[in-house]
Amino acid sequence: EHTIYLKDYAPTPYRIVSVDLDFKIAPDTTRVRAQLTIEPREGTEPGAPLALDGEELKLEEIAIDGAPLVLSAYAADATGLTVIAPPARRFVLETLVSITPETNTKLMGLYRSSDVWCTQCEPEGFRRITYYLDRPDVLATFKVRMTADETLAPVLLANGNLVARGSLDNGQHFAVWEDPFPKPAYLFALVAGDLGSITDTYTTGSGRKVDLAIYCAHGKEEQCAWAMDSLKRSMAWDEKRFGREYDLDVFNIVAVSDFNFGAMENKGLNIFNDRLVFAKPETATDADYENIERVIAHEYFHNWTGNRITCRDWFQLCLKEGLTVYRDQEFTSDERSRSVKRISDVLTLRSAQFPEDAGPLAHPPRPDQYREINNFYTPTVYEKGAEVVRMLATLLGEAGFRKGMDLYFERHDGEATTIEAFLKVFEDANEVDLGQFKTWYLEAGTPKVTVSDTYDAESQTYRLSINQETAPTPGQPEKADRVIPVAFGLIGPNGSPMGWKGVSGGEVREDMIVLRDKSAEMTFTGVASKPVPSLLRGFSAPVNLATNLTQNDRLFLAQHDSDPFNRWQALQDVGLALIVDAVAGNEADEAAILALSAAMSDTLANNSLDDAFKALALNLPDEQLVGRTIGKDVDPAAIHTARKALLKAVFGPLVDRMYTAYATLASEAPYAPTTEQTGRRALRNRLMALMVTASPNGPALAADQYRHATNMTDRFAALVAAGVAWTADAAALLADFRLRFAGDPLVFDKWLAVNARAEDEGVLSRIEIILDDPAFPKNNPNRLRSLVGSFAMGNPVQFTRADGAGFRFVTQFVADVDTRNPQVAARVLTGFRIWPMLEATRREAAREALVTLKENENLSRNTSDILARMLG
Ligand code: DPP
Ligand code: ZN
Repeated sequence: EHTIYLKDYAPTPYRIVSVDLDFKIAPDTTRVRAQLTIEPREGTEPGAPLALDGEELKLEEIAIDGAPLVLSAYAADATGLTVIAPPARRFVLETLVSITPETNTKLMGLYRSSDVWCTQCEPEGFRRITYYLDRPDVLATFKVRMTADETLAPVLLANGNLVARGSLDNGQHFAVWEDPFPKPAYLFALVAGDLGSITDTYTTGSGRKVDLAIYCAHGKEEQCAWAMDSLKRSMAWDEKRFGREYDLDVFNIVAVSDFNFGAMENKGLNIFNDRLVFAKPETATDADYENIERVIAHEYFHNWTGNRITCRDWFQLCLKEGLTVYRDQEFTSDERSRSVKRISDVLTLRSAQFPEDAGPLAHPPRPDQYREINNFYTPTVYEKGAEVVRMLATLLGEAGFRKGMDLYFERHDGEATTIEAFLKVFEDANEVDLGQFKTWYLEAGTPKVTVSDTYDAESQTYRLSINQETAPTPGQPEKADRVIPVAFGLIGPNGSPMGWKGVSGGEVREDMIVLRDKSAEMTFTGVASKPVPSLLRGFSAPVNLATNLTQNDRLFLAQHDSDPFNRWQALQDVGLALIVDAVAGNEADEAAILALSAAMSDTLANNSLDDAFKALALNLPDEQLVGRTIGKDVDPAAIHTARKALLKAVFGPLVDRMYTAYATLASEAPYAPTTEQTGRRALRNRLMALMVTASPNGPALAADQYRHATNMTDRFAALVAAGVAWTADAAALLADFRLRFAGDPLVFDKWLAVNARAEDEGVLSRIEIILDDPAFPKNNPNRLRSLVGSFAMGNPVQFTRADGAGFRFVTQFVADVDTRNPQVAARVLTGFRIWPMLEATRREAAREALVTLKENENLSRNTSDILARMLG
């Protein structure tokens, strides 16, 4: 097998200085003429072969400095083109290739989506457009000329600034775009089609006027307003928070319907999956609005963290992704509620990244080998990558972090660089050593941090004993000790913060323990009474924390902790312990259940907490988290039953109060995606969902809310609650939803996802019927992921059915989709990452399904890589 190693990195023998591309775009065949100005790097042996990447290209002409090459001067095969003895000086390589975007179902390179020609080049799609050194450390300036039929493609866009356009004979027209910033090919983009648009302008802090536009299918223009608003706020925020201004005269965004990723940060021409652009209150939820805002910001922020400073090689992917996720998280925190954002991000991390880190696909944020780079656009690279950057900010403080970032931009602008260079700027700006910190980038696995405490009243001494342990992960049997910032506080019996006189045995700053060794025994003197420790405040490190806190300690924290994250966490921990206990068959701890119920009631009644926080707090940990806490021989059905029983026991007694609050939270105000309204709806819909489980009247309430809803947030919340629980009305509500929004593909996705998550036995056969409908769009990533991705990732009980039917359904789906779109297939297959943790019957059923899939000889590299790692 073809594995690529970080240790083998070497610069290319040749560099590409500038690129001139000429696209003749036409249905069926598009021709691309490329003129690459190339020169040997210093030290390259004269005449050393030049090997360019290329895939599914038909070479029609080839010349150097205008002279056609003879057949013996080059060799082309399925992976590229080699010029056998190029000149030992600067030269222009000219190629003409033809490609067929219409049949490109992989959606990498140039393809056609709903009649619009568009590109996706990250990570290795540019080689499907022309022969090139398709790697991120080859930076060149691009000039792009496009010609197309004026009716089919009145809009012609590429990176950078428009420098010429005009009409030609035969109904053709052309446009020329020039991007002055040298960039790697993965940031190349082109769009040609008949599109509508909205426009606006933004003036940067230094007075540069930027023309903004969002292009979309005709008729959707009004639905782009929120994305435009988000873009302008992102541009302002990056100036204010990081001192980063936009650098071109135009910034274009295009929304397309078929897209493998969420969105792509191509220089000056971001291309978006339309689900992350379109929003109107009738069809988009509050969550959709927030997501659009976040991703618009994310792609925009890449202009500096990704484009101006890019990655040297794909092992460094988290250099741009982890950092840019951190930046978009900060943006949302500043625009909305910081504590609510933190809790939401940690929920995402725990539900998406922790399972990856605990299973067969575990890899470090910066891996050192891969077979297929597309399989590394993972929660580890993105979300854990962001956590690592966040820890840097925590350890260095906001000012120290900003100093490092300033130096990063100053020192590395225009470069393709590495994690090492990134860490070095923080070391240099702050005069610290981050050698040990680097382990976070190099090693996989979620550390387990165990803390226990004792108090001695006589000597007024408080002891905290803390240690870390990271379990082996594939290929990494030994783990080094990490630097772990544990933000903390001590809380006295009356609920106020407690101080101490002295501390020894560890590195303790005011409000943070910095654990560097395997373990530390800390002694706090002058502690007047036994405190309750609040540990890992704000989730200051991506670890699993185990403590000797009692249920009562946790309930105490839930009430008194000044850190909102830990107030939320404490309630979750009480619930988690109760569910784990129930699954183990232990007798129910009635007192703790009652106390949790009372704490939930207090939370609901507490006027000093905001609605969005309450919505997050009035819940129990999800089933997958319970499964991971149990750790082995997991029976998802038993967890589901236990969790549901606890929901009833905790929230059943509160139904009247919940109903009153639910009624009070109703609002007549016209819909707006504001933080205030969003929080209010989140809480009201949370209460509704709880009542569906905990009250006999809940299902009717959900049906009623569904019918009377005036926006998608409320309507969809009711549909989800009814659909997932598969209430008596669920089928009728789903049928209504389908008809009511017939013709809106993004709402169809919502319908598919609810269908996929229904917890009843019948779900699988219903999914099969949906998928077998000849009208089902079998090549659209959004549709496929909404249905089958939601089943594999969001329906743990039915996916892991003991009879193996859920597993077999997914592997058969993967085998089929893999022939058309390997990226979608491989992504859905990652749903199996939990299989080694399951109890024996399910584990065996999963293994059988995977082994059967492996017998398929034509699997893509994407899918066979995931499969091989999955089976160990
Ligand atoms: N680079 C994109 C993003 O994460 C993914 N293709 O923004
Ligand atoms: Zn990104």
